[in-house]
Amino acid sequence: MTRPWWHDTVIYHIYPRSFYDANGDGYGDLPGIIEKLPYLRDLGIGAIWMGPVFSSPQVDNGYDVSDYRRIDPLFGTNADMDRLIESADRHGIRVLLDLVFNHSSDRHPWFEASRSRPAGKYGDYYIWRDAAPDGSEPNEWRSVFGGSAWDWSEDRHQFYLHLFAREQPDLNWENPAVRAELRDIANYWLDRGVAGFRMDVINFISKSADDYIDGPRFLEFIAEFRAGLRNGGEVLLVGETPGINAERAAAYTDPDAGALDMVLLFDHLRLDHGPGGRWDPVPWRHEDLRRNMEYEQRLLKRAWPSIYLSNHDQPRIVSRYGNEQEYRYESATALATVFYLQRGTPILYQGDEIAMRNIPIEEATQIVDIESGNAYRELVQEKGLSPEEALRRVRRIARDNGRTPMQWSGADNAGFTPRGATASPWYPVNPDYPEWNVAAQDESGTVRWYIRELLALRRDDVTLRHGEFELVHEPEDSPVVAYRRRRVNGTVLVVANLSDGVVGFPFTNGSILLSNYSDSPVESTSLLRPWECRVLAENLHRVGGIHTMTVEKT
Ligand code: ISL
Repeated sequence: MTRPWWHDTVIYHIYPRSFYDANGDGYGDLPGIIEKLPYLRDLGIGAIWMGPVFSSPQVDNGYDVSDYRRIDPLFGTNADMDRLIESADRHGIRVLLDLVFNHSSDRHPWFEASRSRPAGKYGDYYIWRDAAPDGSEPNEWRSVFGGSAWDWSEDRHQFYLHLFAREQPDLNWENPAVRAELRDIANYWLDRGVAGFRMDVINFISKSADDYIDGPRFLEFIAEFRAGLRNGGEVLLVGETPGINAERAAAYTDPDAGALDMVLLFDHLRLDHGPGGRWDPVPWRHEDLRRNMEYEQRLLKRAWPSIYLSNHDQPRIVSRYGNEQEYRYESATALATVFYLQRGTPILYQGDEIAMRNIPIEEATQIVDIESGNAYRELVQEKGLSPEEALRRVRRIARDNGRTPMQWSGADNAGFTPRGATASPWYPVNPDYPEWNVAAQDESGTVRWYIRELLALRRDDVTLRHGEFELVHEPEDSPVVAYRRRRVNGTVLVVANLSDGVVGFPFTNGSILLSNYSDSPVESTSLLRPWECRVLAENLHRVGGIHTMTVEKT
Protein backbone atom coordinates (compact mmCIF):
# COMPACT_ATOMS: atom_id res chain seq x y z
CA MET A 1 0.00 0.00 0.00
CA THR A 2 1.41 3.37 -0.86
CA ARG A 3 0.96 5.83 1.89
CA PRO A 4 0.81 9.57 1.53
CA TRP A 5 4.15 11.14 2.40
CA TRP A 6 2.83 12.90 5.49
CA HIS A 7 2.11 9.61 7.27
CA ASP A 8 5.83 9.13 7.67
CA THR A 9 7.00 12.60 8.47
CA VAL A 10 7.14 15.14 11.26
CA ILE A 11 6.02 18.70 10.63
CA TYR A 12 7.65 21.66 12.36
CA HIS A 13 5.46 24.69 12.92
CA ILE A 14 7.29 27.99 12.47
CA TYR A 15 5.97 31.29 13.76
CA PRO A 16 7.95 33.40 11.28
CA ARG A 17 8.24 36.67 13.18
CA SER A 18 9.74 34.84 16.16
CA PHE A 19 11.91 32.19 14.54
CA TYR A 20 15.14 33.78 13.37
CA ASP A 21 15.88 37.35 12.35
CA ALA A 22 18.58 37.28 9.68
CA ASN A 23 18.61 41.00 8.83
CA GLY A 24 18.58 42.36 12.36
CA ASP A 25 15.38 44.42 12.19
CA GLY A 26 13.86 42.64 15.19
CA TYR A 27 11.50 40.39 13.21
CA GLY A 28 12.10 36.84 12.12
CA ASP A 29 12.20 36.46 8.35
CA LEU A 30 12.44 34.03 5.43
CA PRO A 31 16.24 34.30 5.09
CA GLY A 32 16.31 33.42 8.79
CA ILE A 33 14.35 30.25 8.14
CA ILE A 34 16.74 29.36 5.31
CA GLU A 35 19.68 29.70 7.68
CA LYS A 36 18.10 27.32 10.16
CA LEU A 37 17.17 24.55 7.72
CA PRO A 38 20.21 22.46 8.70
CA TYR A 39 19.08 22.75 12.32
CA LEU A 40 15.63 21.45 11.38
CA ARG A 41 17.05 18.66 9.29
CA ASP A 42 19.22 17.60 12.19
CA LEU A 43 16.19 17.53 14.47
CA GLY A 44 14.50 15.07 12.11
CA ILE A 45 11.92 17.31 10.52
CA GLY A 46 10.42 16.48 7.10
CA ALA A 47 8.20 19.50 6.53
CA ILE A 48 7.71 23.01 7.83
CA TRP A 49 4.44 24.89 8.16
CA MET A 50 4.99 28.61 8.33
CA GLY A 51 2.43 31.00 9.77
CA PRO A 52 1.24 33.57 7.21
CA VAL A 53 4.00 35.63 5.60
CA PHE A 54 1.87 37.48 3.04
CA SER A 55 1.36 41.25 2.76
CA SER A 56 -0.56 42.34 5.80
CA PRO A 57 -1.25 45.32 8.03
CA GLN A 58 -0.35 42.87 10.85
CA VAL A 59 -3.39 43.65 12.98
CA ASP A 60 -3.48 39.94 13.84
CA ASN A 61 0.16 39.10 13.10
CA GLY A 62 -0.39 38.25 9.46
CA TYR A 63 -3.77 36.52 9.83
CA ASP A 64 -5.15 39.62 8.08
CA VAL A 65 -3.89 39.35 4.51
CA SER A 66 -3.99 42.24 2.04
CA ASP A 67 -2.24 40.47 -0.86
CA TYR A 68 -2.11 36.67 -0.94
CA ARG A 69 0.49 36.54 -3.70
CA ARG A 70 3.07 38.83 -2.13
CA ILE A 71 5.47 38.23 0.72
CA ASP A 72 5.25 40.99 3.32
CA PRO A 73 8.47 43.07 3.36
CA LEU A 74 8.67 42.29 7.07
CA PHE A 75 9.57 38.72 6.12
CA GLY A 76 11.42 39.26 2.84
CA THR A 77 10.53 39.03 -0.82
CA ASN A 78 8.91 36.56 -3.18
CA ALA A 79 12.41 35.69 -4.36
CA ASP A 80 13.29 34.77 -0.76
CA MET A 81 10.33 32.42 -0.72
CA ASP A 82 11.54 30.78 -3.94
CA ARG A 83 14.97 30.37 -2.39
CA LEU A 84 13.46 28.95 0.77
CA ILE A 85 11.43 26.34 -1.12
CA GLU A 86 14.47 25.35 -3.17
CA SER A 87 16.79 25.22 -0.22
CA ALA A 88 14.32 23.29 1.90
CA ASP A 89 14.00 20.77 -0.90
CA ARG A 90 17.76 20.23 -0.86
CA HIS A 91 17.48 19.47 2.85
CA GLY A 92 14.65 17.02 2.25
CA ILE A 93 12.13 19.38 3.81
CA ARG A 94 8.75 20.21 2.30
CA VAL A 95 7.15 23.61 2.71
CA LEU A 96 3.57 24.20 3.80
CA LEU A 97 1.99 27.64 3.76
CA ASP A 98 -0.77 29.02 5.94
CA LEU A 99 -3.77 30.08 3.89
CA VAL A 100 -6.05 32.50 5.67
CA PHE A 101 -9.11 32.10 3.48
CA ASN A 102 -12.01 32.54 5.87
CA HIS A 103 -11.33 36.27 5.92
CA SER A 104 -8.97 38.83 4.43
CA SER A 105 -7.70 42.13 5.74
CA ASP A 106 -10.06 45.09 5.47
CA ARG A 107 -7.21 46.67 3.49
CA HIS A 108 -7.39 44.00 0.79
CA PRO A 109 -8.36 45.67 -2.51
CA TRP A 110 -11.30 43.23 -2.74
CA PHE A 111 -12.75 44.59 0.47
CA GLU A 112 -12.11 48.21 -0.40
CA ALA A 113 -13.92 47.69 -3.71
CA SER A 114 -16.70 45.70 -2.07
CA ARG A 115 -17.32 48.49 0.40
CA SER A 116 -17.27 51.34 -2.09
CA ARG A 117 -19.06 49.73 -5.06
CA PRO A 118 -21.80 47.33 -3.96
CA ALA A 119 -22.94 46.79 -7.54
CA GLY A 120 -19.43 46.15 -8.85
CA LYS A 121 -17.55 42.92 -9.42
CA TYR A 122 -16.48 42.68 -5.76
CA GLY A 123 -19.78 43.74 -4.23
CA ASP A 124 -20.61 40.20 -3.18
CA TYR A 125 -17.09 39.08 -2.11
CA TYR A 126 -17.89 39.62 1.57
CA ILE A 127 -20.91 39.05 3.77
CA TRP A 128 -23.03 42.20 3.84
CA ARG A 129 -26.39 42.56 5.58
CA ASP A 130 -28.88 45.33 6.11
CA ALA A 131 -29.43 46.60 9.62
CA ALA A 132 -32.35 45.23 11.60
CA PRO A 133 -35.48 47.47 11.48
CA ASP A 134 -34.34 49.22 14.67
CA GLY A 135 -30.96 49.93 13.12
CA SER A 136 -29.07 47.33 15.14
CA GLU A 137 -26.91 44.39 13.99
CA PRO A 138 -28.57 41.80 11.73
CA ASN A 139 -28.23 39.14 14.46
CA GLU A 140 -26.51 38.25 17.73
CA TRP A 141 -23.39 36.61 16.31
CA ARG A 142 -20.27 37.30 18.39
CA SER A 143 -16.71 37.67 17.21
CA VAL A 144 -14.16 35.15 18.48
CA PHE A 145 -12.11 38.15 19.57
CA GLY A 146 -14.99 39.69 21.56
CA GLY A 147 -17.89 42.01 20.75
CA SER A 148 -20.38 41.78 17.92
CA ALA A 149 -19.35 39.97 14.74
CA TRP A 150 -20.92 42.78 12.69
CA ASP A 151 -19.47 46.15 11.87
CA TRP A 152 -21.24 49.05 10.23
CA SER A 153 -19.96 50.54 7.00
CA GLU A 154 -20.86 54.18 6.45
CA ASP A 155 -19.97 53.77 2.77
CA ARG A 156 -22.39 50.97 2.06
CA HIS A 157 -24.88 51.61 4.81
CA GLN A 158 -24.75 47.95 5.64
CA PHE A 159 -23.11 45.69 8.18
CA TYR A 160 -20.31 43.30 7.22
CA LEU A 161 -19.47 40.10 9.05
CA HIS A 162 -16.14 39.56 10.82
CA LEU A 163 -15.86 36.43 12.95
CA PHE A 164 -12.49 37.76 14.17
CA ALA A 165 -11.30 41.39 14.39
CA ARG A 166 -13.21 44.11 12.53
CA GLU A 167 -10.12 44.42 10.33
CA GLN A 168 -10.71 40.78 9.24
CA PRO A 169 -13.93 40.76 7.16
CA ASP A 170 -15.22 37.27 6.30
CA LEU A 171 -15.04 36.28 2.64
CA ASN A 172 -18.23 35.08 1.03
CA TRP A 173 -17.57 31.47 -0.02
CA GLU A 174 -21.15 31.23 -1.34
CA ASN A 175 -19.94 33.36 -4.24
CA PRO A 176 -18.30 31.08 -6.89
CA ALA A 177 -16.04 33.94 -8.00
CA VAL A 178 -14.51 34.10 -4.52
CA ARG A 179 -13.88 30.36 -4.54
CA ALA A 180 -12.19 30.61 -7.94
CA GLU A 181 -9.93 33.44 -6.72
CA LEU A 182 -8.85 31.44 -3.68
CA ARG A 183 -8.17 28.35 -5.75
CA ASP A 184 -6.00 30.41 -8.12
CA ILE A 185 -3.99 31.74 -5.20
CA ALA A 186 -3.35 28.22 -3.94
CA ASN A 187 -2.25 27.17 -7.42
CA TYR A 188 0.06 30.16 -7.63
CA TRP A 189 1.95 28.84 -4.59
CA LEU A 190 1.77 25.21 -5.72
CA ASP A 191 3.41 26.25 -8.97
CA ARG A 192 6.24 27.70 -6.91
CA GLY A 193 6.79 24.36 -5.27
CA VAL A 194 4.98 24.24 -1.96
CA ALA A 195 3.70 20.84 -0.85
CA GLY A 196 0.52 21.84 0.85
CA PHE A 197 -1.33 24.15 3.13
CA ARG A 198 -2.58 24.67 6.62
CA MET A 199 -5.97 26.27 6.21
CA ASP A 200 -6.85 28.77 8.90
CA VAL A 201 -10.22 28.34 10.69
CA ILE A 202 -11.38 26.50 7.61
CA ASN A 203 -14.55 25.13 9.19
CA PHE A 204 -15.79 28.71 9.48
CA ILE A 205 -16.14 29.19 5.71
CA SER A 206 -19.62 27.76 5.39
CA LYS A 207 -21.94 29.67 7.70
CA SER A 208 -24.87 28.00 9.34
CA ALA A 209 -27.94 29.64 10.78
CA ASP A 210 -27.63 28.32 14.32
CA ASP A 211 -23.94 28.07 15.12
CA TYR A 212 -22.61 30.25 12.27
CA ILE A 213 -19.70 27.91 11.56
CA ASP A 214 -19.50 24.34 10.16
CA GLY A 215 -22.30 25.11 7.75
CA PRO A 216 -23.87 22.65 5.30
CA ARG A 217 -21.65 23.44 2.31
CA PHE A 218 -18.29 22.92 3.99
CA LEU A 219 -17.39 19.56 2.44
CA GLU A 220 -18.62 20.64 -0.96
CA PHE A 221 -16.47 23.80 -0.87
CA ILE A 222 -13.33 21.95 0.15
CA ALA A 223 -13.79 19.07 -2.28
CA GLU A 224 -14.26 21.60 -5.07
CA PHE A 225 -11.19 23.52 -3.90
CA ARG A 226 -9.05 20.40 -3.91
CA ALA A 227 -10.33 19.28 -7.30
CA GLY A 228 -9.20 22.62 -8.70
CA LEU A 229 -5.64 22.31 -7.41
CA ARG A 230 -2.82 21.21 -9.64
CA ASN A 231 -1.76 17.75 -8.46
CA GLY A 232 -4.65 18.02 -6.06
CA GLY A 233 -4.33 14.42 -4.92
CA GLU A 234 -0.79 14.91 -3.62
CA VAL A 235 -1.26 18.24 -1.93
CA LEU A 236 -1.49 18.11 1.84
CA LEU A 237 -4.45 20.03 3.21
CA VAL A 238 -4.47 20.45 6.97
CA GLY A 239 -7.55 22.21 8.24
CA GLU A 240 -7.54 24.23 11.40
CA THR A 241 -10.97 23.45 12.83
CA PRO A 242 -11.67 25.03 16.21
CA GLY A 243 -14.69 23.71 18.03
CA ILE A 244 -15.35 20.47 16.18
CA ASN A 245 -15.17 17.05 17.79
CA ALA A 246 -13.53 13.91 16.43
CA GLU A 247 -16.79 12.69 14.94
CA ARG A 248 -16.99 15.66 12.65
CA ALA A 249 -13.25 15.50 12.06
CA ALA A 250 -13.71 11.96 10.79
CA ALA A 251 -16.24 13.20 8.24
CA TYR A 252 -14.03 16.09 7.14
CA THR A 253 -10.99 13.83 6.67
CA ASP A 254 -12.70 10.72 5.41
CA PRO A 255 -10.47 9.37 2.65
CA ASP A 256 -13.48 9.12 0.33
CA ALA A 257 -14.63 12.69 0.85
CA GLY A 258 -11.75 14.19 -1.15
CA ALA A 259 -11.65 17.10 1.29
CA LEU A 260 -9.06 17.56 4.06
CA ASP A 261 -6.21 15.18 4.88
CA MET A 262 -5.94 16.09 8.53
CA VAL A 263 -7.50 18.54 10.90
CA LEU A 264 -6.20 20.36 13.94
CA LEU A 265 -8.49 19.51 16.84
CA PHE A 266 -8.57 21.43 20.11
CA ASP A 267 -10.13 19.20 22.75
CA HIS A 268 -6.76 18.23 24.25
CA LEU A 269 -6.13 21.95 24.78
CA ARG A 270 -9.38 22.40 26.64
CA LEU A 271 -8.55 20.09 29.51
CA ASP A 272 -7.76 23.11 31.67
CA HIS A 273 -10.79 25.19 30.75
CA GLY A 274 -12.88 26.09 33.78
CA PRO A 275 -16.57 27.03 34.01
CA GLY A 276 -15.68 30.45 32.53
CA GLY A 277 -13.96 28.79 29.56
CA ARG A 278 -10.51 29.48 28.28
CA TRP A 279 -9.83 32.54 30.43
CA ASP A 280 -10.76 30.66 33.59
CA PRO A 281 -8.07 27.99 33.82
CA VAL A 282 -8.37 25.04 36.23
CA PRO A 283 -6.08 22.02 36.84
CA TRP A 284 -6.37 19.35 34.16
CA ARG A 285 -7.31 15.73 34.82
CA HIS A 286 -5.45 12.73 33.45
CA GLU A 287 -8.68 10.84 32.95
CA ASP A 288 -9.88 13.54 30.55
CA LEU A 289 -6.67 13.32 28.58
CA ARG A 290 -6.85 9.51 28.34
CA ARG A 291 -10.48 9.60 27.27
CA ASN A 292 -9.85 12.23 24.69
CA MET A 293 -6.88 10.37 23.22
CA GLU A 294 -8.85 7.16 23.02
CA TYR A 295 -11.86 8.89 21.49
CA GLU A 296 -9.91 10.76 18.83
CA GLN A 297 -7.77 7.77 17.92
CA ARG A 298 -10.83 5.54 17.62
CA LEU A 299 -12.89 7.97 15.57
CA LEU A 300 -10.00 8.75 13.22
CA LYS A 301 -9.09 5.11 12.54
CA ARG A 302 -10.09 5.29 8.91
CA ALA A 303 -8.62 8.76 8.52
CA TRP A 304 -5.37 10.18 9.86
CA PRO A 305 -4.92 12.40 12.93
CA SER A 306 -2.55 15.29 13.46
CA ILE A 307 -0.84 15.37 16.82
CA TYR A 308 0.28 18.58 18.43
CA LEU A 309 0.93 19.95 21.88
CA SER A 310 0.80 23.67 21.33
CA ASN A 311 0.88 26.40 18.74
CA HIS A 312 1.13 30.18 18.41
CA ASP A 313 -2.37 30.61 19.90
CA GLN A 314 -1.58 28.76 23.11
CA PRO A 315 0.54 29.07 26.21
CA ARG A 316 3.66 26.92 26.40
CA ILE A 317 2.93 23.26 27.04
CA VAL A 318 5.56 22.70 29.73
CA SER A 319 4.03 25.55 31.75
CA ARG A 320 0.54 24.40 31.06
CA TYR A 321 0.45 20.60 31.48
CA GLY A 322 3.99 19.98 32.73
CA ASN A 323 6.04 21.22 35.67
CA GLU A 324 8.18 24.08 34.40
CA GLN A 325 10.00 24.38 37.73
CA GLU A 326 11.22 21.15 39.31
CA TYR A 327 10.70 18.81 36.36
CA ARG A 328 11.10 20.93 33.28
CA TYR A 329 13.20 18.39 31.37
CA GLU A 330 11.24 15.38 32.57
CA SER A 331 7.79 16.82 31.99
CA ALA A 332 8.58 18.32 28.58
CA THR A 333 9.99 15.01 27.35
CA ALA A 334 7.23 12.89 28.89
CA LEU A 335 4.52 14.99 27.27
CA ALA A 336 6.27 14.88 23.90
CA THR A 337 6.65 11.12 24.13
CA VAL A 338 3.10 10.37 25.03
CA PHE A 339 1.71 12.70 22.37
CA TYR A 340 4.05 12.23 19.42
CA LEU A 341 4.03 8.43 19.49
CA GLN A 342 0.30 8.22 18.89
CA ARG A 343 -0.93 7.27 15.44
CA GLY A 344 -0.81 10.38 13.25
CA THR A 345 1.52 13.11 12.06
CA PRO A 346 3.28 15.04 14.81
CA ILE A 347 3.34 18.81 14.37
CA LEU A 348 5.99 20.24 16.64
CA TYR A 349 5.73 23.91 17.55
CA GLN A 350 8.95 25.90 17.49
CA GLY A 351 10.60 26.09 20.88
CA ASP A 352 8.86 23.05 22.32
CA GLU A 353 11.97 21.07 21.40
CA ILE A 354 13.88 23.11 23.97
CA ALA A 355 11.01 23.27 26.48
CA MET A 356 10.41 26.99 26.11
CA ARG A 357 8.06 28.15 28.81
CA ASN A 358 5.60 30.96 29.52
CA ILE A 359 6.88 34.46 30.15
CA PRO A 360 6.43 36.33 33.39
CA ILE A 361 3.61 38.76 32.55
CA GLU A 362 3.59 41.29 35.41
CA GLU A 363 1.52 44.01 33.79
CA ALA A 364 -1.33 44.19 31.32
CA THR A 365 0.79 46.39 29.05
CA GLN A 366 2.98 43.39 28.27
CA ILE A 367 0.08 41.78 26.43
CA VAL A 368 0.36 42.77 22.78
CA ASP A 369 -1.77 40.03 21.24
CA ILE A 370 -5.15 41.32 20.07
CA GLU A 371 -7.18 38.38 21.40
CA SER A 372 -5.55 38.24 24.84
CA GLY A 373 -5.71 42.03 25.23
CA ASN A 374 -9.41 42.04 24.38
CA ALA A 375 -10.03 39.19 26.81
CA TYR A 376 -8.32 41.11 29.61
CA ARG A 377 -10.39 44.22 28.96
CA GLU A 378 -13.59 42.19 28.79
CA LEU A 379 -12.88 40.50 32.13
CA VAL A 380 -12.33 43.86 33.80
CA GLN A 381 -14.93 46.00 32.04
CA GLU A 382 -17.76 43.53 31.40
CA LYS A 383 -17.27 40.77 33.95
CA GLY A 384 -16.26 43.15 36.73
CA LEU A 385 -13.10 41.30 37.78
CA SER A 386 -10.36 43.22 39.53
CA PRO A 387 -7.40 44.03 37.26
CA GLU A 388 -5.23 41.68 39.37
CA GLU A 389 -7.65 38.77 39.02
CA ALA A 390 -8.11 39.41 35.30
CA LEU A 391 -4.36 39.48 34.81
CA ARG A 392 -3.93 36.31 36.87
CA ARG A 393 -6.28 34.50 34.49
CA VAL A 394 -5.07 35.95 31.23
CA ARG A 395 -1.36 35.71 31.97
CA ARG A 396 -1.37 31.90 32.03
CA ILE A 397 -3.29 31.51 28.80
CA ALA A 398 -2.27 34.60 26.78
CA ARG A 399 -1.17 33.87 23.24
CA ASP A 400 1.88 36.09 23.86
CA ASN A 401 3.38 33.22 25.88
CA GLY A 402 3.82 31.09 22.82
CA ARG A 403 5.08 33.88 20.59
CA THR A 404 8.33 35.04 22.17
CA PRO A 405 11.47 34.83 20.06
CA MET A 406 13.15 31.48 19.68
CA GLN A 407 16.05 31.02 22.08
CA TRP A 408 19.00 30.02 19.95
CA SER A 409 21.86 30.70 22.34
CA GLY A 410 23.00 32.54 25.45
CA ALA A 411 24.14 35.54 23.37
CA ASP A 412 22.33 38.91 23.44
CA ASN A 413 18.64 38.61 22.56
CA ALA A 414 19.00 34.83 22.85
CA GLY A 415 20.78 34.85 19.51
CA PHE A 416 17.45 35.62 17.82
CA THR A 417 18.92 38.69 16.13
CA PRO A 418 22.36 38.47 14.55
CA ARG A 419 25.44 39.73 16.36
CA GLY A 420 25.72 43.51 16.14
CA ALA A 421 22.03 44.09 15.33
CA THR A 422 20.80 47.33 16.84
CA ALA A 423 17.03 46.69 16.72
CA SER A 424 15.57 44.79 19.64
CA PRO A 425 13.34 41.79 19.04
CA TRP A 426 9.70 42.76 18.34
CA TYR A 427 8.76 41.02 21.58
CA PRO A 428 11.21 40.68 24.47
CA VAL A 429 12.91 37.31 24.77
CA ASN A 430 12.05 35.11 27.72
CA PRO A 431 14.48 36.03 30.54
CA ASP A 432 15.34 32.38 31.07
CA TYR A 433 17.26 32.22 27.77
CA PRO A 434 20.81 32.18 29.18
CA GLU A 435 20.20 28.65 30.43
CA TRP A 436 17.41 27.46 28.15
CA ASN A 437 18.46 27.69 24.54
CA VAL A 438 19.26 25.55 21.51
CA ALA A 439 23.03 25.79 21.85
CA ALA A 440 22.94 24.68 25.48
CA GLN A 441 20.96 21.55 24.63
CA ASP A 442 23.50 19.65 22.66
CA GLU A 443 24.07 16.65 24.84
CA SER A 444 22.32 13.70 26.28
CA GLY A 445 20.01 14.66 29.14
CA THR A 446 18.69 17.78 27.42
CA VAL A 447 15.26 18.24 25.91
CA ARG A 448 16.45 18.89 22.37
CA TRP A 449 18.66 15.82 22.42
CA TYR A 450 15.78 13.72 23.64
CA ILE A 451 13.31 15.06 21.07
CA ARG A 452 15.76 14.19 18.30
CA GLU A 453 16.01 10.64 19.68
CA LEU A 454 12.25 10.45 19.91
CA LEU A 455 11.72 11.55 16.31
CA ALA A 456 14.45 9.18 15.11
CA LEU A 457 12.80 6.31 16.93
CA ARG A 458 9.47 7.09 15.31
CA ARG A 459 11.12 7.40 11.90
CA ASP A 460 12.88 4.04 12.23
CA ASP A 461 10.04 2.08 13.72
CA VAL A 462 7.17 1.08 11.49
CA THR A 463 5.03 -0.02 14.43
CA LEU A 464 5.23 3.44 15.93
CA ARG A 465 4.31 5.00 12.62
CA HIS A 466 1.61 2.71 11.37
CA GLY A 467 0.61 0.40 14.20
CA GLU A 468 -2.85 0.50 15.66
CA PHE A 469 -3.46 2.48 18.81
CA GLU A 470 -4.76 0.80 21.92
CA LEU A 471 -5.17 2.71 25.17
CA VAL A 472 -4.11 0.95 28.37
CA HIS A 473 -6.96 1.51 30.79
CA GLU A 474 -5.93 3.01 34.09
CA PRO A 475 -7.86 3.70 37.28
CA GLU A 476 -9.59 7.04 37.07
CA ASP A 477 -7.26 8.81 39.49
CA SER A 478 -4.04 7.44 37.98
CA PRO A 479 -1.56 9.96 36.58
CA VAL A 480 -0.26 7.40 34.10
CA VAL A 481 -1.02 7.68 30.41
CA ALA A 482 -0.15 4.52 28.51
CA TYR A 483 -0.98 2.87 25.23
CA ARG A 484 0.23 0.22 22.86
CA ARG A 485 0.96 0.50 19.17
CA ARG A 486 0.37 -2.84 17.48
CA ARG A 487 1.30 -4.49 14.23
CA VAL A 488 1.38 -8.15 13.18
CA ASN A 489 4.80 -8.90 14.53
CA GLY A 490 5.38 -6.31 17.14
CA THR A 491 3.93 -4.25 19.93
CA VAL A 492 5.36 -1.10 21.40
CA LEU A 493 4.23 0.09 24.79
CA VAL A 494 4.36 3.82 25.56
CA VAL A 495 4.01 4.74 29.23
CA ALA A 496 4.32 8.04 31.03
CA ASN A 497 3.80 9.16 34.58
CA LEU A 498 2.51 12.70 34.08
CA SER A 499 2.87 13.80 37.69
CA ASP A 500 5.37 14.84 40.34
CA GLY A 501 4.77 11.66 42.34
CA VAL A 502 5.99 8.06 42.08
CA VAL A 503 3.45 5.55 40.75
CA GLY A 504 3.26 1.88 40.03
CA PHE A 505 2.67 0.39 36.61
CA PRO A 506 2.34 -3.31 35.76
CA PHE A 507 5.02 -3.81 33.12
CA THR A 508 5.32 -7.09 31.35
CA ASN A 509 8.58 -8.16 29.75
CA GLY A 510 9.95 -5.84 27.21
CA SER A 511 13.02 -3.96 26.38
CA ILE A 512 13.48 -0.24 26.58
CA LEU A 513 13.74 1.70 23.36
CA LEU A 514 13.70 5.12 24.96
CA SER A 515 13.29 6.70 28.35
CA ASN A 516 13.77 10.17 29.81
CA TYR A 517 15.59 8.75 32.83
CA SER A 518 19.05 7.58 31.83
CA ASP A 519 19.04 4.76 34.37
CA SER A 520 15.70 3.25 33.47
CA PRO A 521 16.21 -0.44 34.08
CA VAL A 522 16.35 -2.66 31.03
CA GLU A 523 14.39 -5.26 32.95
CA SER A 524 10.88 -4.24 33.69
CA THR A 525 10.08 -2.79 37.05
CA SER A 526 6.84 -1.47 38.33
CA LEU A 527 7.68 2.01 39.59
CA LEU A 528 7.68 5.18 37.55
CA ARG A 529 9.47 8.21 38.96
CA PRO A 530 8.18 11.81 38.56
CA TRP A 531 7.36 12.42 34.89
CA GLU A 532 9.20 9.27 33.87
CA CYS A 533 8.30 7.88 30.49
CA ARG A 534 9.34 4.69 28.79
CA VAL A 535 8.92 3.24 25.36
CA LEU A 536 9.22 -0.55 25.37
CA ALA A 537 9.33 -3.12 22.63
CA GLU A 538 7.23 -6.13 23.53
CA ASN A 539 6.97 -9.57 21.90
CA LEU A 540 9.88 -9.10 19.56
CA HIS A 541 12.38 -11.76 18.68
CA ARG A 542 15.47 -9.71 19.08
CA VAL A 543 15.60 -6.43 20.84
CA GLY A 544 18.33 -4.40 22.41
CA GLY A 545 18.99 -0.86 23.48
CA ILE A 546 17.93 2.30 21.80
CA HIS A 547 17.29 1.94 18.05
CA THR A 548 18.43 -1.66 17.75
CA MET A 549 14.96 -3.01 17.36
CA THR A 550 14.39 -4.97 14.16
CA VAL A 551 12.86 -2.59 11.74
CA GLU A 552 10.45 -3.78 9.15
CA LYS A 553 10.51 -2.05 5.80
CA THR A 554 7.22 -0.96 4.33
O1 ISL B 1 -9.76 29.25 20.40
C1 ISL B 1 -8.63 29.61 20.30
C2 ISL B 1 -7.54 28.99 21.07
O2 ISL B 1 -8.00 27.94 21.87
C3 ISL B 1 -8.33 30.68 19.38
O3 ISL B 1 -7.10 31.30 19.60
C4 ISL B 1 -8.41 30.11 17.97
O4 ISL B 1 -7.50 29.06 17.83
C5 ISL B 1 -8.10 31.12 16.97
O5 ISL B 1 -8.88 32.21 17.17
C6 ISL B 1 -8.23 30.62 15.54
O6 ISL B 1 -6.95 30.64 15.10
C7 ISL B 1 -6.51 31.09 13.85
O7 ISL B 1 -7.26 32.14 13.28
C8 ISL B 1 -7.17 33.42 13.89
C9 ISL B 1 -5.73 33.81 14.25
O8 ISL B 1 -5.75 34.90 15.12
C10 ISL B 1 -4.96 32.68 14.87
O9 ISL B 1 -3.63 33.06 15.11
C11 ISL B 1 -5.07 31.52 13.94
O10 ISL B 1 -4.28 30.42 14.34
C12 ISL B 1 -7.78 34.39 12.94
O11 ISL B 1 -7.21 34.24 11.68
